[in-house]
Amino acid sequence: MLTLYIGNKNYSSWSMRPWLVLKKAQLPFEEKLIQLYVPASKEKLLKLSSAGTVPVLQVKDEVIPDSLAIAEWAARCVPNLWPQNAHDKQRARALCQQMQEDFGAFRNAAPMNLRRRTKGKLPDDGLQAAAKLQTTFEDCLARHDKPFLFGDWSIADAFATPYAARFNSYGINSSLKTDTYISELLADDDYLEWELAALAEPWTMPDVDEV
Ligand SMILES: N[C@@H](CCC(=O)N[C@@H](CS)C(=O)NCC(=O)O)C(=O)O
Repeated sequence: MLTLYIGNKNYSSWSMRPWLVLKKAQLPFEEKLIQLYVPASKEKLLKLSSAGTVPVLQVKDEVIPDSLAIAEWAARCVPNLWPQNAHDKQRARALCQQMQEDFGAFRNAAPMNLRRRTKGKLPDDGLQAAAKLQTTFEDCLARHDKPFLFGDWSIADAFATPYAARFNSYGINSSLKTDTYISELLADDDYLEWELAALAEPWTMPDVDEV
């Protein structure tokens, strides 16, 4: 039995990634939501794992924190979550790591907020990081004629989905190729199931809602 601990669906971009991966892997799991950034949340998170963050996957007695570690675990159970070609697999892994560590200025300037629709100008460093990410997407997409970063859907696309939602929420201009890719990610049935639940959440975060 698998339990995936996640944060608020409207705001928790890290939680969305492994949730999408487990859905695509068709691994049945129970989801438990911990409301983030309220007085009791840190204590609950630290009880789950020393990382003190979500997502966390519980597999029997073992807990796996970190979105990429959970995705790697799923890929060991189910084939085809990484590209089949060894070179592409290596590139996809590196890109996921980059999407975790890089583009911080974009994440800070445009926190994931699925309810949000605005065209207010982002700070320059946020826009530069968004442009760099767009170039990275285009470089992947230019290598084939299929809809996803490495052709067929892979973990890299799960990692890209919260960024796609940011482009959408903050009305960031993007090229036709990136736009088509973003539309593909945001029309995905699993993403739409997550989004529907996010839109129904009662919680707000004024700091993020007014950025
Ligand atoms: N690198 C981690 C980041 C996890 C993370 O920062 N999660 C946020 C939610 S999106 C969190 O739990 N924040 C709560 C806190 O830091 O108290 C991952 O990829 O899972």
